[in-house]
Amino acid sequence: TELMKNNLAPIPELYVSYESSLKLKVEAADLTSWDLTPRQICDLELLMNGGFNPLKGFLTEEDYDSVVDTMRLADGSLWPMPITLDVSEKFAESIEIGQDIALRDQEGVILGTMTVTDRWAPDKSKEAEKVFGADDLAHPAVNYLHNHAGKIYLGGPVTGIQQPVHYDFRARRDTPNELRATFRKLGWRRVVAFQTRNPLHRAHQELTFRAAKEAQANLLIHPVVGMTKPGDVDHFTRVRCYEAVLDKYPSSTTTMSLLPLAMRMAGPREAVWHGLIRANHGCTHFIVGRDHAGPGKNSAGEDFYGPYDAQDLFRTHQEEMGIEMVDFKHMVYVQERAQYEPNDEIEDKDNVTILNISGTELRRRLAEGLEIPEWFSFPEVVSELRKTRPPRSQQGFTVFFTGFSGSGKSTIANALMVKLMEMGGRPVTLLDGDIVRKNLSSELGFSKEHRDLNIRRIGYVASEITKNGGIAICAPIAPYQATRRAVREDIEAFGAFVEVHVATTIEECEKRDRKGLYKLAREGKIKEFTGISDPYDVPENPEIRLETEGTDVDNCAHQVVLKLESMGLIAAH
Ligand code: PPS
Repeated sequence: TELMKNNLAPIPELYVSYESSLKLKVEAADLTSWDLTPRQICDLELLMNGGFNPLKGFLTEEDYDSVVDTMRLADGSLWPMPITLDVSEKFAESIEIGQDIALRDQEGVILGTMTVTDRWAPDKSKEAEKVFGADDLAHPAVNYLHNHAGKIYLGGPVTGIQQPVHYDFRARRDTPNELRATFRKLGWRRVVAFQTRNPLHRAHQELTFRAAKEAQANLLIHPVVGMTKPGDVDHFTRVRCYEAVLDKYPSSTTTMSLLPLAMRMAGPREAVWHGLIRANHGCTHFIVGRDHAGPGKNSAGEDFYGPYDAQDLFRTHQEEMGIEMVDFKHMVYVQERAQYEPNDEIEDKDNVTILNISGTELRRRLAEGLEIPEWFSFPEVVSELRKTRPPRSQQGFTVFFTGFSGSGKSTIANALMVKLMEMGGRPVTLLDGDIVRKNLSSELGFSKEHRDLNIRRIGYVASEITKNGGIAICAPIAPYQATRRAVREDIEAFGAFVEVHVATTIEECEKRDRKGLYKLAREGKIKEFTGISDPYDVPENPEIRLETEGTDVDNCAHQVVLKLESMGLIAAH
């Protein structure tokens, strides 16, 4: 009965009234302002709308220490995840304790204010160990903590002025109180929530059906659309998939709402956090499956958490949380019975055929355009996924040549471009060193800083081309390993990155001296000349290394074509 009452009353929000918000907004314009990161915007939305109840703002130092060590706020309430406002040292130094700051979204809109009561430099390694289980950069949240989050945390109470604006799927977004009101209106006393960051396939549908039956509850499909694991299917695609699947549920007992949460992939702690968030959204039950919010493998190739650790931790705390777990084992398809069953409940395992397609196998089949059977997913879902994940031979990619001036990069890049244009199918853009310096980077010189800027610009344009399904061929010197790696990361978010080291030796380049620049560099008339008076980091693991001495241009370009073919980027005719 306690649980059943849970979703009736509204929960506290941090927003001021509409009238006050108009006044506050004007006043806040004069405050020092912090431009929120995408993750902080997600956190702030759920702080303000009560999704993170009982939090009243970003954690203070005392609450943070307590959450990290004991999964509880200083007052003893259960709260497993540090919700912190990380900022740069420079910003932290610019403010005083007790000061109000304005919190702005990425377009400069003031969403709320915070009174800064605390400022401290956290022990990030300790946070990683305690909250995420290991100080290992293979964990996405640990990587975020060390490589993206600011060095200083600010804490203090938040006053909400307005919700972050969303332009997509507006009708599918609900605050905790809006969902509570919906449940009240529908007379739904028992609601089981299903958390997901993946497209729903038949196994998930079966699992949610069974959960609702088991809990004798209505079903809320509650997917995360804030931030999920890097590399996940984008939320636009996923929501279109969910909408297709929703038609296959009974509409009188199932609904869907989108949750603007920034996930941390913290397994057990994350499961408890998810449960508290769903309790705030008026749910009475919560599905926890195998490896809930799992981050994948650690740097030693092992799982960060045991497959049922999340269920175990949830079970320990569920009474206090006011939401009950519906636990699920791994669901697999039994061919002989043409249905999904929990893997550990199948007694005649030796006599039946068990079918299962892993996430990795699904991605492989999409990448190669292979069959995805109907027992695995719904045709509508598969067709949505095929649209966003076309086979590699139809995706964009970037070929990135690097090497000394005069090594032959431009000539080979040109030859490759012509060969790719002969094949057709995708537009090709050549971003040659000289072309870029003329059109994109005309104000830049050859200092390390300017070279980096130049390469990052090339990387940005190439990533846009790759994202839009084209082929970008880049041919700068790109002497620095770290910059090349950064460009690789930018591009691999959208398609393949093929690094080609044109390995002509500096002696040979100087001997050829096609532009007469080496002579000038030797005479000191050109400063900071790569290979003569400026460094070049030889690529350690390029996709291809071309030895140009004694090989003609056509053959060099052809070697790249063969590599592209072997990577599946060019379809066999
Ligand atoms: S970088 O380092 O990647 O930003 O260089 P990039 O944009 O490819 O430009 C290299 C071309 O500029 C000419 N040039 C120099 N190169 C190296 N060092 C110095 N100091 C320099 N000054 C001018 C040179 O002709 C390069 O052209 P390529 O096509 O590589 O021969």
